[in-house]
Amino acid sequence: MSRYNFKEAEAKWQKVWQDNATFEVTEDSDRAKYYVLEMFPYPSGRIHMGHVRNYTLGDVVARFKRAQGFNVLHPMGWDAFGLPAENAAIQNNTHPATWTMQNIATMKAQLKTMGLSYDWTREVATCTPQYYKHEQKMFLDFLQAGLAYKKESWVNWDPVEHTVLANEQVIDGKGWRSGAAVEKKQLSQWFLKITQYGDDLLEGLKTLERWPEKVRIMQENWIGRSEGARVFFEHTDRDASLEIYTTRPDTLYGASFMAVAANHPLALEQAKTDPELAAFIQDCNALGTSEAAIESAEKKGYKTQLSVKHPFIEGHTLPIYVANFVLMEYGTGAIFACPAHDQRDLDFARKYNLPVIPVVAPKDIVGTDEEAAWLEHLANTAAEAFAEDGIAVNSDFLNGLAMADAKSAAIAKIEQMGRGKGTVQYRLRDWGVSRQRYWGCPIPIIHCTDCGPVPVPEDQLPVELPQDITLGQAGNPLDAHPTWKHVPCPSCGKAAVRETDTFDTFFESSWYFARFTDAKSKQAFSKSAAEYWLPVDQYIGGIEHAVLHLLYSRFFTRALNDCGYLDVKEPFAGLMTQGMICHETYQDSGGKWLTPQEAERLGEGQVKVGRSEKMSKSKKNVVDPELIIGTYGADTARLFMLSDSPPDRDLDWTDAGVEGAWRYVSRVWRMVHGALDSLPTVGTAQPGSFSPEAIALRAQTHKTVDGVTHDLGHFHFNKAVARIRELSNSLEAFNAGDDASAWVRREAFEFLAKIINPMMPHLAEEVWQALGHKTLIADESWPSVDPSLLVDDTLTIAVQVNGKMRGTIELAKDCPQDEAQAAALALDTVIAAMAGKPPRKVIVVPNRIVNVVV
Ligand code: ANZ
Ligand code: ZN
Repeated sequence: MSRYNFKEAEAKWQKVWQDNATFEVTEDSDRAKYYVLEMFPYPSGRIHMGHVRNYTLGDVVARFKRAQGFNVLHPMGWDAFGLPAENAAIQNNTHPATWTMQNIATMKAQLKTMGLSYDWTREVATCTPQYYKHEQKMFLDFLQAGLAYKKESWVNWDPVEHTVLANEQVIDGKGWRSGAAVEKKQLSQWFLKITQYGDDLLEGLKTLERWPEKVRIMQENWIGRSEGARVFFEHTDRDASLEIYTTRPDTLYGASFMAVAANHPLALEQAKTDPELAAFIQDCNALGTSEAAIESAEKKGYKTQLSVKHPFIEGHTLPIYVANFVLMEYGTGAIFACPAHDQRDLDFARKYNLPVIPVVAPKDIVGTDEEAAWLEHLANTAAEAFAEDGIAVNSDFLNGLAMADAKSAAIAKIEQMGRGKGTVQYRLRDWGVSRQRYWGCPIPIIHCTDCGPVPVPEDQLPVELPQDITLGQAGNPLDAHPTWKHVPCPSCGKAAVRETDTFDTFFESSWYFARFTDAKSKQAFSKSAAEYWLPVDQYIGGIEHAVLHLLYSRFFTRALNDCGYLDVKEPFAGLMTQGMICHETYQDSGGKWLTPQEAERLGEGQVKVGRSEKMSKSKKNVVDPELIIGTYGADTARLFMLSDSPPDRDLDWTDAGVEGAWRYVSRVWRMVHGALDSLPTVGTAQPGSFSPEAIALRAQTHKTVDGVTHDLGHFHFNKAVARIRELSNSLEAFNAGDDASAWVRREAFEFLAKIINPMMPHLAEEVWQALGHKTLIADESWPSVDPSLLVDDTLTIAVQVNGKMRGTIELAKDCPQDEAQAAALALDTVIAAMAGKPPRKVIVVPNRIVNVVV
């Protein structure tokens, strides 16, 4: 027998699917829809193993749901704007568009070799004006709806990339891509009002039952809702007050000083006459604006000449510091500090010798002999603040109250005094979308000295990027373009200039899932198409997008709702986050990283084998998907991706694992071809009876289908693979001596083909065809199981006639009495023993015996 020629077979079926438009779909209100989406790739050059895993997972879901009768939308496209294209263009002296389009072509060809069931007619590339003109329109609609605005603000400035970074793009005080220490800078920026949806985004999380708990918690923390109060502290030396935000009004009696952010108006005002303070502020600005940067930095402060009055304690004043740990963008940019119960405040107080006044104590200590010593320790020596729940002490009218009650009582008093108000505060901040970059979507605004920022009229959209551009100089390339920005003001006709910033590239990915529902539309998408397909039923991608991309998409969907684009609220009903692909690492004696090939060439003694780590270019432990697909075929690569680990776990790449997958693929092919001569033709009627061996195989076949159906429905792909392998083993060992057994074997092969189809679609088509079918297995429905074959435990039960043993029957455990009775009376030996007389009585002892009395 020949070998399975996967190269030929895979190319053949890919062409057949394409020629038949097998995976192209349209809305069909009579059919239930299912929308499967994998996070679309950035066209960086070539696909990597992470892509292979992501798209395999999606394809299994898509093909499975399709077989189950759903109208499945499964699209693919390119998240094509972004900085790497600019960098590559500079490096290779090409144009970002050229580089991007070439990469798309390469990667698309690579994806095609994977046999993914995409409707390619819906492909989008976000860098084309056909795509981005719609987001320009969206932006103008947001502007009109009050969801976009411009403001001067402190931004995270990446000194290497010369661009503003969102807080989310600052990791440990460094630019997420450049790794450079981020600086602060003030710029006029466009913002989207994501904070307007703070509560709604939080509420919506509760409805997302098919999201990983972990991701929901991450979003919840990001939104960071907290209840507290704004309190006004009157200045001692002027007729004004300092507004602060606190989540712990219950600790007001423990206030020991006030602190304002380095860019707080009060600090800036004081700095005008205090050069030392001005220098301190500059120091603070060198630190990023991100919380992480601020958390990790040493707490530093500068004491101003100003002070305020304590709202509750007559005659008590508090000095005002400028402190580097207070953020201008959160709350009011000013706090009262309570060192006893806040770690940052305590660090600060110990450093600058400020009083530490404990006002909360643990419940089990209050009123005991230990209380005084405990309070004394916290006040004078403790290095750790007491931030836990407790009972108010040293706090006048609050004394004895538990934390929650003390909070409410303090707020009530503040409100009654007219000194402030209870409020809800979010950590979430508005999304700054301006980027000083070329390779992004131009922001459709024209700045006129008379009219201010004027929206580009709709009939002039899209504002296209100019092709001729000089990259590689510091600053904003569009701004440096000699002519592009000079246009007349749409409102008064005077000479004006275009906005030269482009959108953050998260803009494009915030609505692409909606574009896919109607990718050729002259609008962004039609409402009817969006309503039919959305929400995405299953979204699959990396956990690294748990906060940014998913939150922005959820915000966009709400904003688009409010602008009349669509009616759904949550874009992704189900979410699966996949684990990483890892591989052993290798180093030579000098510590230089080696590729697996280099390590093999050097030989064992020369190589230090390291632990398995996420595949990365820097550690040289990557395996090129193209090589694997070329050597073993797409089905093997796909099978391996599914076999060993659940999708959300990391997966260890091993050569042995891949070879094992390949052996299985060829084995299935050989098994079917070896049996072809002995199989009945397609459509042969089911025989009346089977041998016990045949019954056993049938039962296993149906149980396997049942189990795989459940597994695929719950993303237990590795379990499904294990079941399928077991069935294959039984099939291989099965000896079909008679026609009925041959029929059972065909049934098993056909079911096998159908259940491997989501995972190994080429092999499945090949087997299906070999079995004599003229249809495509891609168009076949999922096999339906015979429930009677699923019953797990069967028992052998004795049948007596008038107390004499006459034979046995096979019955399902705990089967109903009338079924046992009927089976007993149908036995040939029983009929003979009854000799034509009717039964007087049938006694059924469940799971044991049936006695017929005549
Ligand atoms: C007094 C106090 C006493 C506080 C105490 C905490 C503990 P979350 O929960 O994250 O919302 N804060 C307020 N605005 C700030 C800013 N702009 N920069 C830095 N810190 C700020 O945090 C709220 C708490 O963080 C607030 O409650 C405030 O300190 C501080 F025992 O007020 B608290
Ligand atoms: Zn004008």
